[in-house]
Parts: sequence; structure tokens; C-alpha cells
Amino acid sequence: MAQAGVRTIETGWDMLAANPRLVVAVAGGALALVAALALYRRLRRAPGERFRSLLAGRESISVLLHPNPDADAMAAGIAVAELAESVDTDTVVQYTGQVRRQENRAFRTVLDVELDRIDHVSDLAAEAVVLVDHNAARGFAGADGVLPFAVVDHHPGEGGGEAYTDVRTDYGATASILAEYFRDTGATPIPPDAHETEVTGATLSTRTATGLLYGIISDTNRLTRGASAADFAAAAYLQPGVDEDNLERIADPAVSTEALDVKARAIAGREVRGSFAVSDVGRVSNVDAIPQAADELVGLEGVTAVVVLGEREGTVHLSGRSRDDRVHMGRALEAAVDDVNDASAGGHARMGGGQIGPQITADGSEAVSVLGRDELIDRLFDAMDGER
Ligand SMILES: [Mn+2]
Repeated sequence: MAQAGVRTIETGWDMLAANPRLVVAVAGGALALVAALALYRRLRRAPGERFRSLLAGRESISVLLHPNPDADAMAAGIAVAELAESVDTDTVVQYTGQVRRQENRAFRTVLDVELDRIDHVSDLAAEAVVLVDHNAARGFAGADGVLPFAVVDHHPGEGGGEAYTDVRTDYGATASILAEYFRDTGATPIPPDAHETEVTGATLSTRTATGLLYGIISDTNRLTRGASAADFAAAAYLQPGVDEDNLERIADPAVSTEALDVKARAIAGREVRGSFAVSDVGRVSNVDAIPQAADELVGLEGVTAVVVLGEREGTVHLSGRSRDDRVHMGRALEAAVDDVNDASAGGHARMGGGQIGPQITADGSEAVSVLGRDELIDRLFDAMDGER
């Protein structure tokens, strides 16, 4: 028996020796197997682990939020920063535009989020740019030329990262993806009353856990709109680490007197035709109050689409909301002002906005708008009706 085995081996060697091509084929096959095994191992690693080791390979990164960042974008930003700093990668969280809306401002203040505002591609803090909550850089000079290092997002789009792309359009929030990354790396959320030193191994700070949960809550309208099982699971994972007092401070920031006043004016002064409403709130000193009033108005019984308009320093600001599938608000606003000088408007199906700049009248004096308010209001109703 043993002899037969030896003979087989010898025969094998003879065959190889007689056929050098076979040697090449066997060696090539073995190499391919090793490579396939390595690739399989790499792919089998959870996305969070893969993302973290990619970050570890960079000295510094810029985490870029979308223009006018919301809570989900800021939450994802501080989460990537925490993950990166756990592997000693320097991080700057950057954005363009403004942090608008009271909840977003409260988020930034309560969680003490450090954000660096940029206007130009040269302001980016690092060569490696990680995009969160959007998948193609936009909103600043030179944005077109940015080739991101990595992308983590839940919006549809063509954008991707050079080294890493994780876009999950079935998720309600980017924050849920980041929560999974921490879970993938075995991080334990630190309860708000515990000290970090009491927890051994990888951790998730209370600040980031609270921010991520708020990101999920705000992007899914408190888990009632577009929330997947993964968003619920992410919220459950974060829960032990959440500081409820801070969460409440973000969710219900004290409403400023003017914002309340503008909401009251929008409700009292609304003109209703069918299930649509338009309200002119007159002059405002803070234009943020206009979209907030629109949010309030579209929540009224029987109203399915609204536009609120107000004026600041000669410019008329429009903000529309629709929960009516027949009204694409962005397109309706665009249609309402398409032939007006120095006007722009647009947006999504459910929300849109626009501005009409100060108009110069025939005698050279500056008027608020050549378009009379009554005519503008008629146009807005027509546009919502699909008649423009
Ligand atoms: Mn989002």
C-alpha cells in the first residue's frame, strides 16, 4: 500500500517534470486560491470594521456634511469623527451653507458639535474626504472636482467613494448605518451616568449615541415615515447610551417669540381654497420662521398643501409643504415664479422654497415686487392646482 502511494507521488512528479506548462498552471491555481481566500475574508468582515480600518490607514480626514446640514448629517459627522479618532486619525467635520431650523441649531449647541464652514474646495481640511448623508459633494466652489475617499449615505444617487461606498437607500437615516458600524466593531454605548473608564473595550460615547438617535428620530419623523427594521434595531442598540435630558432639549427647543408670532399670523391670515392654503405673514426679521410656519400650517385639519410667504429686506421668501401626492411642491413653486425677474424656486415633492428679489419698477424706485401680492397668491394656488 505504502509503495503504491510513493509510486503515485513519483508518477505525479514525473508528470510535472515532463510538462512545465502544468507546473505553471498548478502554481497559478494555488495563487488564485490564496487571493480568493483573502478577498473572501475581507468581504466577510462587517462594513463597520472595514470602514474603521480604512480610516486607520489615513493620517487625517475631512468629514463633509451636505449643504445646510440637518441633524442626521451632523450625527453621522460626529459618529465618523469618533470612529476615526478611536484609530488616531485626525478629523475635521466640515459643511457649507447654514445650520438652519431650531432643532438643528439646538442639536449643534446641546451636543457641542464643532463644525468648520467652507466656501471653496481649497478649504477642505484633508485630502481624504468622507461624505456623509449625501453621495456627491455640492454647494461650494469646486465641489464638482471632489473625488471622495468614502461615502456613507441613504439617498439615491450615482455618487460613490474611491475606497469605500455604503449607500443604503432602504434606510431611514444615515445615523442608523453609523450606529451599525459601532455595533460591528463591538462598541458598548456608555450610559449617561457612567464614566468611560468603567467600560472596558470599544465604546460609543453618550454624546454620539444621543446624536445618532436624534438623527434617526428626525429623519424618520419619529420612526413613523420611511423607517426600516434596521432603523428600529439601530435605535434599540443606541438606547442604553442616550442622554434623555439632552434628547429632549434638542427635540423641543424653546420657541422664539417671533417664530411663535409668525406661526400665529400664518394660521390667522391663511387663505384656503379647497384643501390648499396660502398665507402671507408680512415682514419678518428671521426668515427661518417662514418654513416653521409652513410646517405648522400643513398639519392643520383639511389642509394638504400650503405655501407661506414673508418678506425681509425687500426679498419675498416662499416656503411650501405638501402631503398631497397631486402636488409636487418644488415644481409648483418653480412654476409660480418662472417668469418673474430675479426669482428662484424649487425643491422636492413634499417641501420646496423660493425667493423673489427686490424688483425695480419702471420709475427706477425699488419695490418689493412688481408682482402684486394678490397676483402672487393667485399664481401659487394655480400652481398647486397644476394650472401653471
Ligand atoms: Mn439623512
